[in-house]
Amino acid sequence: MFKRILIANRGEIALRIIRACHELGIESVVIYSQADKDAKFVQLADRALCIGPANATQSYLNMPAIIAAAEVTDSQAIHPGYGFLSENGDFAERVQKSGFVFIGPDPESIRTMGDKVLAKKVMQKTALSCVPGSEGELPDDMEQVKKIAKNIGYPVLLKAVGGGGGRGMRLVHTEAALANAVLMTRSEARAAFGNAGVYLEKYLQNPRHIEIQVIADHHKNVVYLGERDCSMQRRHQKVLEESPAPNIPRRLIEKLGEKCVSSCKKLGYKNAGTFEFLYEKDEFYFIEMNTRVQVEHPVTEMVTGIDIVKTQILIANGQKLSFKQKDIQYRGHAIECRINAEDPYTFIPSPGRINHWYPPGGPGIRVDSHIYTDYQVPSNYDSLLAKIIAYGENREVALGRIYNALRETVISGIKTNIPLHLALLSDPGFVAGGKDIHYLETWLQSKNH
Ligand code: MV4
Repeated sequence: MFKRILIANRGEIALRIIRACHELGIESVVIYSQADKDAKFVQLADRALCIGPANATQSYLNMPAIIAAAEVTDSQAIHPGYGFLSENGDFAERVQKSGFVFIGPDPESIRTMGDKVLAKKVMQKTALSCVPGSEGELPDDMEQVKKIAKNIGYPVLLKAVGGGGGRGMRLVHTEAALANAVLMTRSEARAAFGNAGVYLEKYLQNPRHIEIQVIADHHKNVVYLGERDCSMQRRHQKVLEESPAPNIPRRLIEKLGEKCVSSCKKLGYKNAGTFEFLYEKDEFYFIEMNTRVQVEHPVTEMVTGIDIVKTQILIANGQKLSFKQKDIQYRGHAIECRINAEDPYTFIPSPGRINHWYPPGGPGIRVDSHIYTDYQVPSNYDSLLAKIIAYGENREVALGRIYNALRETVISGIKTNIPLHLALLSDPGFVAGGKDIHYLETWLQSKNH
């Protein structure tokens, strides 16, 4: 087993990875920026190296500094967490070329899935159905583009090849609006991703966002760990996630999960991955694959009992999965609320000092958080303060537990979105379950009148 792992991340996920390391008897090393000098993950790691200033470009995105930190600490593997360099194929390659194990898939898999057109192509080849759309990238000739869009049928969604997670998208309702939309999306994509490639998809009006968690070892064993419903989002930021997805027939999820496993086997995919689908009228359409551990992985851990982060480390170490598909049982229901440092109504970030933190507890409650009383929330990074996760034998019990957990949670000194969660959890539409990706934003607008 690895003796020492370097964690190239911060916040709650750095802490989550430290805990997995310590459970496995592995020493944890963290790198941190000057803004994080008083962070909990710095205190709880066995070693911590400050590698640069607050600006992520010079710290959490600084590849040479991270690799140098792995060298001087004699670490054997690097866990990238989520965000930052986690889906950067060049980083994964540099980690490997420097003699360290990258805890994640091969650089080639990361690059393939980072190119959203290539990802769709390879998935289609493995028999996964995708949203109908252009065959690959759009040509420059606008007349041809118009023909392609007409064939798909309006409205169409323009997406950047280098985008993902909702970045670099534009909805087009008519042929009259198409040419300008293509030019604008191309130039934005060139600036944001260094790739002006765009493609077209049929716009699905009211889908749900359903994702399948997979985990694959280096010995051709692949298992899916059920699904998550991530439809409750605002501006492509997930707010609340749950598993299982309410009101979807189990046999449809099983069929989909088996397809994801078969795709992974064909592609030689390794480590943790997430297949993202849009679900509409009993059909699943593949849109993207994420090649990292995700923020919402705890809901899957709660209903399957599988420790995803620990499994990632064991797999990277060359070990075989200790479970087979038939061993995976789904028990009960889990709901995760993302607690952010922000105004619950305007969503304006609210960094600052936490005067008091009283975390919730009791049966079925899990808190993944790096905050503490007197912690100064820096303004340089995302505003995630805590993930509060509730487990119950069914959705009703989980809903009751998460509601009560949020009511007893105290985070004073800064604003948080806890009031928003409490309101959403009291909404009869949400409680009924199975709402689409527009539900939260529509509900927010209706409340502002
Ligand atoms: C779509 C779509 C409708 N039709 N594609 C946004 C994030 C990125 N992963 C893909 N996204 C979407 N792609 C087609 N063909 C609607 C969305 C979308 C969305 C998807 C998942 C969760 C929230 C969303 C919010 C708005 C739009």
